[in-house]
Order: sequence, then structure tokens, then C-alpha cells
Amino acid sequence: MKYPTQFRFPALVSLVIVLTAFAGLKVLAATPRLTVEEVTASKPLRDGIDIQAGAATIRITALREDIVRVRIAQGGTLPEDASWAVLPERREQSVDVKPLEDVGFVGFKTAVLEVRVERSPLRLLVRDLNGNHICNDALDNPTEFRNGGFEVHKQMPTDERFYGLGDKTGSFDRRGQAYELWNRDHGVEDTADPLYKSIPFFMGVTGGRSYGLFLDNTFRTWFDFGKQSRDSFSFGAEGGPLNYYVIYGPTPKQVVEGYAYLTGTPPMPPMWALGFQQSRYSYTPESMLRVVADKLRSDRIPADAVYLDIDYQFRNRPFTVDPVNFPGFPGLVADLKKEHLHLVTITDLHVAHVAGEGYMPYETGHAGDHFVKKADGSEYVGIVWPGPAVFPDFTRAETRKWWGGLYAEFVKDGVSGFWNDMNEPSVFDGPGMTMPLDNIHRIEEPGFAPRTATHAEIHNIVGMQNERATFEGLLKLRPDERPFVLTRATYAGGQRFGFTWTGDNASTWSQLRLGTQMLLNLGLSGISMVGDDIGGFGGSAAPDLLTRWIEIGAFNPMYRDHSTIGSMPQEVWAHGPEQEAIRRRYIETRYRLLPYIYTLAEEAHRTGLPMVRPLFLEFPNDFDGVDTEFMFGANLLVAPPPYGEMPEGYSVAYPEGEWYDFWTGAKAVRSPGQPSIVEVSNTIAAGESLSKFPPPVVIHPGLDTLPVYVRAGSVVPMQPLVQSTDETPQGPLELRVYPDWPDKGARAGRNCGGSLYLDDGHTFKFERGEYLRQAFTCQAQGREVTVGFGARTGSYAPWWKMMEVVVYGWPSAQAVAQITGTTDSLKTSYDEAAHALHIMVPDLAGKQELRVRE
Ligand code: MIG
Repeated sequence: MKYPTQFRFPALVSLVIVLTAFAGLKVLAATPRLTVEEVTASKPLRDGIDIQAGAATIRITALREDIVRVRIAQGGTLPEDASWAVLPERREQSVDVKPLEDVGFVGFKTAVLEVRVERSPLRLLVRDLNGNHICNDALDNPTEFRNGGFEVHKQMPTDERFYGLGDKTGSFDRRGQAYELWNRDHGVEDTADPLYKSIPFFMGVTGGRSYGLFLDNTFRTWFDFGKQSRDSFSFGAEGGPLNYYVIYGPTPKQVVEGYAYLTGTPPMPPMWALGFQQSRYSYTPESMLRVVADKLRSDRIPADAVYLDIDYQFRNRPFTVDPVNFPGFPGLVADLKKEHLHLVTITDLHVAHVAGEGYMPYETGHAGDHFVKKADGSEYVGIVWPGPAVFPDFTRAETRKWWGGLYAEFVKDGVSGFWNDMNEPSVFDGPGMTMPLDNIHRIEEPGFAPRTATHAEIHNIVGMQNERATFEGLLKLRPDERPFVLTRATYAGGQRFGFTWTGDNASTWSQLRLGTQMLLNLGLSGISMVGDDIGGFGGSAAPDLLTRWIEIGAFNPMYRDHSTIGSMPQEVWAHGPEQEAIRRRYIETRYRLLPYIYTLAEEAHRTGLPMVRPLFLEFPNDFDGVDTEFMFGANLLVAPPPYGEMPEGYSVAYPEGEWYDFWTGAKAVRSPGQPSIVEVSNTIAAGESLSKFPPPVVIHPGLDTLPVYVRAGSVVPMQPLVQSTDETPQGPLELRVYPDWPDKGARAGRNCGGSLYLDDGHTFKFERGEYLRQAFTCQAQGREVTVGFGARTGSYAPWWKMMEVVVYGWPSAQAVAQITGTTDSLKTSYDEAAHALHIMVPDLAGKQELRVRE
């Protein structure tokens, strides 16, 4: 896409000098072009294969049975094996393979994959052991180096769908779209590209098989999923190594897990970061923030954090506080703490270029030689919020250490979290709104050979290394507190350092819808801790829009209301008591669900599985196109109106199995043989009429109802309402049991279950055993439900003394509940409207069983 159309070389490996002339003007460049066309020699390795293709060198290795790494170089040696994204210990890991050799191909087999390199023309085929296509080079000229970069073409089956690539817009399924990866400060729009993040990882899903492909290259890269060609997709980079990983599923969850294996998982967040957060660009002077904090409390809007944007600073200079508008900053932080509100402040990376005024970030940064240089070696100065500014050279370990130290005073004042904005980096007067591509960065970093690098190479990782510097600095300043860092720009692997949001969206219904797609694809790209600006950043949210957004955001990983300066107020109470009451109810639900949500955050930390998931992640055989509904964890299905502003009803695409309405406890109305819209459109043959299907159930949720369903076969832990995560819940832990009642004739319903994870919510004691983990099961049979309590592990003491088990789908008030092995019947109560049987049990921490029968 970046280059003139290719002509093919009939020859074998050919190093061709192409003289490119532009529009009949003078010859501009002599461009070496290398196509990799034939295996000329090969040598099996313990863990892969080395291949010579004329002048080109190829090494393919198996890091795991299901992860293959491909490296291709134009010359005789492979480039340095260093990465900002892939953990060093993963790159050192590999497995033994079985070599393959045949007249037509060379390659190897792992326990699950076959890697074939066809000799001539040279093509790389990755297949499963049944010979199914996983990811194959295109027939035509699959690998090509040119203009200092490269492009790779792969076959694209007609039914392959593509997901991932981080925060890209355009469409949920990337097929038919082309994207550029180049971190850019640009507002979110339906098709805006590139945006703030570069995650060169995608997932291909075909039928029941999926794989991931991660191109670990920090230069400007691009991905074309069939915009230019009907039967092949392609990716490439402007420079840097041709180095990619193929991660086999076959399930999408295995792909996500494999990608997390390579690039890491999110840290365990402080629990408060999962609470409700109120932000706005323009909480200044400090009295404004106090009003917001007081109002959150007096209106009983549960909340955990408030934010200060750039205007709390003195002349927008990072690490300063405006003495006029914020005269008593430590006092402000302390007062907020008394109200159980954490303060997050913005600290942009652009250090004001002010010498001789005692502005320490500049003085110490300059003295320590910490700033990015121009090509001529002088300090680069660009205009951003503070005016002329310099930029820390975050690819130096020393510079990151210095940057981390800048937080000392804010940390001492009690600021809880930090927000790294503008780190694409955004430069108002720079070429393309960033710094010149020939600016000089220094790589002085464990695992890398020390060298200088151009901005063209480093650009896409500036945000990630900024976020990392903040994260590591906070860890050093507060070794036993989990950092909270919020970054706008990042690169693959950035999930290891904290949270991100989707940037400057706008207050429109279409952006509410787009936000869900962006969060889903970010989650598939390893970036689990995500949110969008609730209510929209740009523009002013209409009352109903803000309400819906607050409803949906309750089921997103990060839950932050944020808006721009000069827009209408967008706080929860902004549109009067009626709207506020609805909004409060959803924020309360968020807090009631915290045990479930925190358990999801721990799962993300442990496995890399995202908290919000597209339906196909949980139900891989179907629903890969559904992009308005999503799963919050494995058990909750959130089905917002697809077009919020339209009054028409809609039909929910229910995945297989039974579903309960989360709000009413009723079984979702979907009689057997009643397919959803998606099923109808997937199963109906051309020319067939829809009338052979019963009409789908159409729902008309009012503004106060966000349809949320619970998967039959799940146990969802909840807690009594609190106003912040500082508050210890009073009362029992609630365990909502949604049995999967057996079909008529079947002996027993499917097993069901759930889990609970808890710890102190802010230290690292969980790594030393101070956590609480428990698994639950449930089984329904006849008129009987058995709830299993697994043996609890970890030494963290629970806040509850009792558990309230709520069995949904229970037919009547008649019930006998007993803990197996005891003869006492427990007291039960019946909620007829919800068909829910409530049973109070003591805290069951050992391996125990609760039996309920009619
Ligand atoms: O050029 O700091 O995305 O959240 O409020 C705008 C002011 C700079 C962009 C961020 C937005 C933030 C705003 N910032």
C-alpha cells in the first residue's frame, strides 16, 4: 500500500536494484529490493530450522508447542534479538521439534503444529497436525524487502475474520480494512487511523480455528486485511526486523493466553481503580474539585477517585502545582482522603524548557542529559502545553529512573495515581504533530546492545516507556503499594504497566457504540485494563446518552467519567434527579459486583484474559461478528441497544444455553427453537425465507434498563453496597447461584461454577500468600440444587461472617437446605418475583456442600 505496484521477478532469489523515478523527474533513489523466493540451504535445529534463501537468512523456532517465531533477514545474519514487548525469558524458551524434509519442503513438527517451508517458490505454511490451514504465505511473492522495510503477504481464506490491533476503529472485524500503526494524538472518529496506540498483534478466526500473529516491530507498520486484495492479507514495516510470532489456538482464548505468555499480563490493580472515577478537564481552582467530591458523597454516588487535569499545574508545567488556584495542595489531598477519594493527577512527559528558574524537572533532567536530541546532537525542543518543552529519553534505564524520582513529592503528598497523557508523543509544532523522525534516542537498556536510534524507530514505544518509567518509579517510591498509571499511548506489552483509555472520544451515540468495539479489540490485544471517557470527551452529552454510557461503563474494566474543558457539566448529577437516580443505581451495581469484578481483574493478571470479552471468546463456535453485545467475564452478557438513539426494539443474540435476566432473576425469554437474529442470519440459506423461523423475541428496554443476562451455570459473588472501596462491606457475601436446570429427560444439568478472589486490595502481600481464593460449583437435578464450596486457599481473612446463597430459578417457597454432613435445616426465604431462594449460611471456607431440595 505504501509502494508502487510490484512487478514479479521470474528469477530465483534476486537482489534487484530498482531505479525509481517519480513523475518523470530526476531519479531519486536506488532501492535494493530482495524477494525471498527459494530455499537454497537448510539446517535443522533442536528447536526449529535455519534456512538460507539466497542472500536471505530465515530462522523459524518453536518457543512452545503452539508458538512459532519467524525471523527473516536480508543478509547473512539475523538482527539483534532484543524486544520491548516480548519478555526475555520467553524468547530464551523453546521446545524440541521433529525435523521434516521432503523433495518439496523442509520444516518441522511440534506436538500440535507442522511448519513447512516449500522450497520453490519459497512459502511458509503453518498447519495443525490434521493438515488444516492455520496461517500460510500467499502464493505470490510472500516476503519482500524494499526501501529499508519489508512486506509479508499471507493467504486469506474467504471466511477468515480478523480482530485485535488495539484501539483501531473502522469496524470490529478488521476484514476489508487497512491500518497504519503510528501513535498519533488524534480524536476518535468512526474511521480515524492511526490513533494513540500501536499493538501490531491480531487474531485470525476461521470456523473453529484461530491463531494470533504478532509482528514485533516498533517502526511505522501497517496491516491490510483484504482492502487491496481479495485473497491475501499483508503486513509490513518501514524499517526494523522482520520478526513475527504465530500463536496457535485453536480457541481464541488460547490465542489470547499465548500472546500474554509472550508479552505479559496486567499488574494486579489497586482495588480503588475499579471503582467509579470522576474526572474533567477544568477542575480548577481547587474549590471546584472539592465541590465535586462533596457532591459525590452528599448525593451518595459511590466513587473512589477524582482527577486533576493539566490546569492544576503552574503554567502547565509537569510536576508543579499552581500556587494561586491550588494554594493548599497537600491539604486538598488529605481532605479528599478523608472523603475516601483517591486523587489522580496528570503528569505529561513534556518537561517545560525553562532554564534558570529552579524548575527541577528541567534542571535535573538537563544536568543528567535525559532529553531526546535533534539529529545535530542538541536538545530537541518542541511546543506542547507548557510552551517550549523537552522530552525524556525513556529508552534509557537511567532516564526512566530519574523520571520515576520526579513523583517523590506527589507521592509524599498522598496522590494515589498518575496519568500520562500526550505521550504519542504529541508535539504541537512538530512534523505530523510529533517530533522529527531523525531525532536521536539512546537505547541504554538491559537486554539491548547500547546504541542510538532514530525517532522513527522509537516513536511507537515512547508512551509505553513513559508509562513504564512512571510505574517503576512508583514501585520504588512506594514498594508495597500497587501503582496506578493511566497512559494514552502504548505499544504491545504496555499492559504490564497499567491502565489505558481510548483517548478523545466524543459525546455521540455512535461513539458509545464504537467504544465497546474498541475496548473489545484492546482486550483481545492483551490490553485488559481499559475504559473510554464515560459520556464522551468532546462535545456535551445529552442526558439520555450520559445515562446509557454510565450504565454500560459499569460493566467495563475502568469506569471513568471524563469530559473536556468548555463542555457542559458531565457529572452524574448533571441532568437532574431523575437521570441521576438511574445512574446511581448502575454505579451501585458496580460496587455490589466488585467481588466478581476484582476476581476478573485477578484472572486478567494471572492469565491475560480480558475482563470484557467479545461473545466469540466465550462461545468460539459462533457469534464472531457480534460487536454491540459483550461478555463481562465468563458469566455476564451485556446487550445494550445497538443504536441507542433509536426507539425501536431489538433482538438479543443469546449464546448457547439458558440465560437469566440479571435484574429480575427471570429466565430470558427464548423458547427452544427460537433462534436469535444472529442465528437466523447464520443459518438461513440464500433464497430461503425467514418465515420458517419463529419471529425472534424483540425487547424494548427503557432508558433505566440495560439488558444484562447471567449464563445459566454460574455462581456470581456480590457484596453489600459500599460508598467506596475503602469501606468494609457490612453483611454477608452474596453468592448468586444460577443453576443450569437439566433439559426434560436429561439426568442432570451441566455443572456450573464460579470463583472468588480477594486480597487487601492495594499491597503486594498477595504475592506472599495473603489472598483468598475459592471455587464454587453447583449442580441442578430434579428439584434439587447442590452448591459446592471448594477449599479456600491463601491466608487473607474475609470481611464477611456469613454467606447469603441465592438460588435463582427456584420454583416455590418450599425448600429444605442443609449443609451436607449436618442435620440442621437452614433458614430460607423466598423472593417470589425473582424466583430466588435465599439461604443464610455460615462462612464456608473448607470443602463443603450445601444441598437444597423442595
Ligand atoms: O490536548 O489534558 O486525551 O483526556 O483531558 C488535550 C487535557 C490534552 C488530552 C487527553 C484528555 C485531557 C486533555 N488532553
